[in-house]
Amino acid sequence: MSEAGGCRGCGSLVPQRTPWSLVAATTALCLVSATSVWTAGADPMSREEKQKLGNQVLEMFDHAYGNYMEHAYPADELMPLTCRGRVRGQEPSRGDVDDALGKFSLTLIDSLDTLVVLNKTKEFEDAVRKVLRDVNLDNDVVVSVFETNIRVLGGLLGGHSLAIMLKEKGEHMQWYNDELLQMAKQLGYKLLPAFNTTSGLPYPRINLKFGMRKPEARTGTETDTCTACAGTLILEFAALSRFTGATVFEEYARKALDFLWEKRQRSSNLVGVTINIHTGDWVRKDSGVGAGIDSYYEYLLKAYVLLGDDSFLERFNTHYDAIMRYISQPPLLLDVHIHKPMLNARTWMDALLAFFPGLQVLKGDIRPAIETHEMLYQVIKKHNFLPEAFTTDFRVHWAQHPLRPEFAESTYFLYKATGDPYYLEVGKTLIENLNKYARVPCGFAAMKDVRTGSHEDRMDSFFLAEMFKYLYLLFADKEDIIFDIEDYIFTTEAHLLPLWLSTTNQNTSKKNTTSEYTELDDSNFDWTCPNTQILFPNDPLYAQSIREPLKNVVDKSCPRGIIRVEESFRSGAKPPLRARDFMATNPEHLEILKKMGVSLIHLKDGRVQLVQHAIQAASSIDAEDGLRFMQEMIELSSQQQKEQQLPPRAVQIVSHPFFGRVVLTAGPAQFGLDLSKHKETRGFVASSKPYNGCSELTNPEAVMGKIALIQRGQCMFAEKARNIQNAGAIGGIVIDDNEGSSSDTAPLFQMAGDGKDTDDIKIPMLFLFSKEGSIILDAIRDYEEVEVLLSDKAKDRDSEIENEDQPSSENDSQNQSAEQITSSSQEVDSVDQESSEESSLNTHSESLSPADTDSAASISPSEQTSNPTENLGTTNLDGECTDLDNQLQEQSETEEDSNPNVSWGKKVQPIDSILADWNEDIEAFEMMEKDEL
Ligand code: DMJ
Repeated sequence: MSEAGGCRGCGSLVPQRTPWSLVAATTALCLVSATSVWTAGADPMSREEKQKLGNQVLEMFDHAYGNYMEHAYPADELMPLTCRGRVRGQEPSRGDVDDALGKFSLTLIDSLDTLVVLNKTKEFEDAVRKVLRDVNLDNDVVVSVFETNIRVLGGLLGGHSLAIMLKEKGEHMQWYNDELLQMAKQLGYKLLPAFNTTSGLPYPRINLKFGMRKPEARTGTETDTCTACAGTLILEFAALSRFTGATVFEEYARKALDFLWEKRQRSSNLVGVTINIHTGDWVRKDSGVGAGIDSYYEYLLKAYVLLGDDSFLERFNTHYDAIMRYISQPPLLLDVHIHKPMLNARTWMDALLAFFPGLQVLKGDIRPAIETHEMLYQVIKKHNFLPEAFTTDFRVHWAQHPLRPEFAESTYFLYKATGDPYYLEVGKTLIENLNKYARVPCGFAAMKDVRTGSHEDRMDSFFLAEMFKYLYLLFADKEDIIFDIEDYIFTTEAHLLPLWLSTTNQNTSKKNTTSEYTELDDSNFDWTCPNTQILFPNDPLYAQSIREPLKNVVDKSCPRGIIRVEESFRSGAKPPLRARDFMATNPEHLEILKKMGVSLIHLKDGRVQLVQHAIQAASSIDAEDGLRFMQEMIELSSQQQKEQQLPPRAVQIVSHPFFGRVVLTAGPAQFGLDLSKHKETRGFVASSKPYNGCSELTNPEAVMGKIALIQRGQCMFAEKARNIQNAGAIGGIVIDDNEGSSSDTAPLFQMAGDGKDTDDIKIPMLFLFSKEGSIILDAIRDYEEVEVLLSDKAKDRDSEIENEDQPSSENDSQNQSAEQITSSSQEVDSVDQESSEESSLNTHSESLSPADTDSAASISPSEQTSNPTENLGTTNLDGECTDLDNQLQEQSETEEDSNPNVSWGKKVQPIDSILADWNEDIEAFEMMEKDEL
């Protein structure tokens, strides 16, 4: 990519190549204009008020840092309740949490650059001297590679970056001679043995003194690591390489990133939470933007900013598309399965995902950032802090809060991007809550339970590294900071690395990168950057208008449901059965149905119908649960049907000897020429080479001006379309590679795009199952020249049924055969992965048949958890609690009226296979529910 093309319309703040130099941010450019254009909305905060709040942040920092230095230093952390230091091995083990503690004065190192941001230069100078004098990086301690990298290596590098900046200014740090950098290099070499795996993914832990191999090391037997653990190294490692000229660090970090990219799930472009460092197999296949994955995405985008390597942006954009397609359900961000991304993996969110709106600002996608941030803010207003995990209906799932900074981080970035003083008010609330609920005489204590306000004897180092930095910067004007923050990028621990590194010691670039990006489609690139002139054209109320509909999203969630579920948790009873969890083969579920007055009727045609008679429920509470269950089921079914009722298309063979009598039912595509809006496409057919159409055709002369036949499989449908279009084809027919498949026995689906812009595809594309496709292939063999018509004139099922009753006309034998090969199924599902292995996910089965009086729904297992309304339970985003009885009744009736096709699904996948498939999903879901972050 050319530098000029990198960012359209962004201008440039920093002399280097990238628009993303706006980052420290990202938004630097945008916010300059945003803050100056602000004219309306919430009352702008006065300079005095901002200064007051800034001073308050300084006082709070002094309280936290002062108490750490007084009562804990040189220990790693302060124990703010008992006013002493936490020393590894001397306190009861807290499991993985302790892996961050390496007897290296963690909090001091993590605080270094915060001191400079907060204009405490003298304290910084003292702190650096203490680090050089006291810190030992050679302790016999097993530490987390990830934590040591982001907190200690990042802390040393951030300290070094600002030390040289200060030295250059000529007033402070004149004695400094790169000593922090030398320590960072020493630590870097200590971490390198962790990368000694065939995959290049680092072991999760290393012994600072004994490395990996020595018997004393007490590590090196792990097989798995988290994606963020392996994918959050590049900023620090590349900075270390570029500062020192030792290329090895950047090379190792790049190799790990390359491997993760290679291992992404190819059809969803998502990554799982944990991966086997030896085999590269995904161990946990759930995928979100929070715990376990978060900073992997962050580092892809920021690596592009810092290093100017386009491949990182391309990877980020590919993942981002997938996140927005599957995980983002604004304002929620919900984990899904990487192989079945339409299937939610859990019904709760973790607090770490609160960084994501900030990253979205960096990417320039402001609207969802505002939405998610607003939802999170409402959760905070309800519980004072963001609980470690909370459900989709905003109940507390895990009640701790270790003073995490992610929400403050996103607030800062959103303020920078929008200039909306609302975000200053948000910051003010954060300050108030910290002082009111977390402040203790010896510092600030983590919350053990946000509901009760109880404390934990813990103050994590990231509280000083990040929280105070973002809060201070939120209220600071340019002149309040002694250097230009826009010249730096924030690491995930908010350490500052200078953007000039992008042009220094670049010799490691791309050494280990795969060649694959070059094969990817350029249209996936999003080279634009946040620009408030475009984002808020003449409308300073933009951010407010996005927040407005979400104003009461948390408060107005239905309390009845919440209380009910919480009560059942408290009493040890099981929570009510949710529609998405229901399995028709699970006897326990059938028992619950019975209690709720719901009966399961197996219809003759294989469909399953659910009917509820409230009067038959065991109690009024069970009846209400039954109604809720039915409502959820109806929502699921109705959503699914909406997606599925798409008209089929037709491929008609018009040449000799068929003369239009063979009409094959075909699936449409979500891209290319829409045959319902345009005239049919007519042409001779030709097989493409390669037959899968996944690369440039080697026989363009054969398909030029013709309709190309391509086999399903190996790559995305859209990619095939592009390849045949480039070879000059005027249309394409994808033929299923599943031998024996037919639209008689399988529901049709529409071919979805590849998550990128598919406007470039102009030709019509249709899908034929194998049996129908082989009719065309046989015809080519027998008659060579075969001409077909692609149209939307699929045989109408009703007329077909009518025809079945008609006696055959005299010369109708060929018509009859055409009838036989014309599918009667009118249900068209959507398949976005080309791989046929995935098709079962999208297979539509029993359709809704709400025939009974009380309420009825059918079960339709595939993709059912993808519906956000389902995840919100009885909450809707307008904040209204649903009137279950009325709504259910209404929905039940509308369903019947508006779905004339509800009983069409006669040609269905056998129930056993559907249930087996569904069962598998549910089992995976249940397993993940049990997992801890
Ligand atoms: C910090 O150590 C880093 O931000 C990390 O990426 C995950 N979150 C913690 C603070 O919550």
